[in-house]
Amino acid sequence: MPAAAPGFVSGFVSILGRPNAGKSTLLNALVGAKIAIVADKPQTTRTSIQGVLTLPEAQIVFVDTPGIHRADSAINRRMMDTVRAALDERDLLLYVADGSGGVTKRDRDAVSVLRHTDTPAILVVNKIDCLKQKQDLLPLLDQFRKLHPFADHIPISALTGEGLETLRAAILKRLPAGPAYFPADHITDQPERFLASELIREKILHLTHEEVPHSVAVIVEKWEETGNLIKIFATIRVERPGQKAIVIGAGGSVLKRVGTEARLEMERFFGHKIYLDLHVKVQPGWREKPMFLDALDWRTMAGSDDV
Ligand SMILES: Nc1nc2c(ncn2[C@@H]2O[C@H](COP(=O)(O)OP(=O)(O)O)[C@@H](O)[C@H]2O)c(=O)[nH]1
Ligand SMILES: [Mg+2]
Repeated sequence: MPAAAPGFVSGFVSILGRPNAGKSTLLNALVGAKIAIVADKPQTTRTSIQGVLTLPEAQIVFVDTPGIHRADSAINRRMMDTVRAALDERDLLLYVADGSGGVTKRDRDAVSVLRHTDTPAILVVNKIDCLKQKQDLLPLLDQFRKLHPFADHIPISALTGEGLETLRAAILKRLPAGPAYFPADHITDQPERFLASELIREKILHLTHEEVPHSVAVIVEKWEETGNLIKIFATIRVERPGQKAIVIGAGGSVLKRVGTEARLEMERFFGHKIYLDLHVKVQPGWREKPMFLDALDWRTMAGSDDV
């Protein structure tokens, strides 16, 4: 481990909460780059995603996680394993709650995962831009604080940035002296192939509804770099022929929009011209197949070309 400069603090901070609370939006806002995809669909985030914020006096390694939910299928069980792994050996937890609704049984169940750890947790109440009056927050804060002895509670809007400075200061205050674990320009641990497949998946989530979002997996089959051009060949896997028709759209209109929007965002992100080739393939029951789930998770993604 590199030696810490005097006064430098660092640590690992997990971002937890129910699906749709705004965890990935918060990660992107804290790190200042879009590394986690965002959609108004539950379970958009399927693996843990690391984002690193390096400041002159600190380095914070954030870990975004899938939402806390019922583990009723192989993929959902994997996602909950990821959530539980994000509780251990962390310096701090951020529990993100949606401040625009009330506290439900699902919130109480979700907060209960914090019982399995001694790591201090900050309650982050998000989406305060949706509140008509700030006083509406008080009963919500009270209810959450009865569920767990939170170290602090901070209202924010990950979307507008309100409260983020206060949150950042509250995090820094709780980090131990430590070294920079990563170089200053390292912002995420995810390989480019995974980022590309996630951007494609995000565009599909934005353009489809009902059961389609849960049934979509994206695999980058081939990645070729020549000069300033990156050629990306990807397949979109769905579970049923009807879903394939939806993802393609009338006359190919949906797939075309997915391709254009993903390509433009990849060009901005990677700083290269992108050629994007997309195909849709039906692969029944992929959500229950451990081998395929391995191939989707970039941490175990040995050779996605073999799937
Ligand atoms: N109004 C509002 N919407 C937000 C805010 N943060 C996130 N959202 C929206 O909530 C939805 C879920 O966000 P996401 O970050 O994917 O949630 P996650 O499932 O917890 O990772 C998306 O449509 C976001 O744009 C916020 O502060 N205010
Ligand atoms: Mg997410």
